[in-house]
Amino acid sequence: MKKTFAALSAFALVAGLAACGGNNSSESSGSTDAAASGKITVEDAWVKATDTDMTAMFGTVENGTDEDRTIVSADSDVAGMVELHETVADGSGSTMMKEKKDGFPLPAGESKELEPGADHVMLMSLDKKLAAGDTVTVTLTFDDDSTLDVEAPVKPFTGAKETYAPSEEASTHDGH
Ligand SMILES: [Cu+2]
Repeated sequence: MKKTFAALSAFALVAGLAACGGNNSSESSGSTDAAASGKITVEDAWVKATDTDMTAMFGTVENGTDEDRTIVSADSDVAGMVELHETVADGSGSTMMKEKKDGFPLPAGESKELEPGADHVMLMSLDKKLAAGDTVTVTLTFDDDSTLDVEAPVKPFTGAKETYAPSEEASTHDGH
C-alpha cells in the first residue's frame, strides 16, 4: 500500500518535471530571430515628424525571451507626457485613439507591431517640433520593472489620419 503510493507520486513528479523541461529546452521549431535573441528589441523604430506638440513612436517590438512580458508604460526625453495608445472605431466610421491602461502584451517569442492607425506610443507635450533627421529616445518599461531605451529616428509621414484628443487644432500652440 505505502509502496504503491510512493511509486505513484514519484511517477507524477517525474512526469511533471518532464513536461516542464520539454516546454523550455527542446522545440523551438518555428524559431524566429526574436526567439533567438533572448531579449526584447525594437526593430525599425521611428517617430512621426510633427510641428504640433504631439506625435507617436512606431516600430516592431520583438520579445526574444521565453517569458511573457507587457509594456506597461513609456517615457521620452522630448515629451512631457507619454501614453500607450490603441486606435479604436468611434462608431461613426472613423477612428480615435485611446489610452491602453493595461499596456501592450508581448507574448514570449512573439512580435508586436506599433503602427500608424493602430497601437502606438503617444508622445505628448513635446518640448520642441520634431523634424526628419532628429532622433528621439523613448524608454519602454515592462511589467518586471525592466526598461529598454529605444533610439528612434524622426521621419515624415502623411499616410494615416488620426483623430487626436484633444484635437490637433486645439493643441497647436505655434509660436514657440
Ligand atoms: Cu495616440
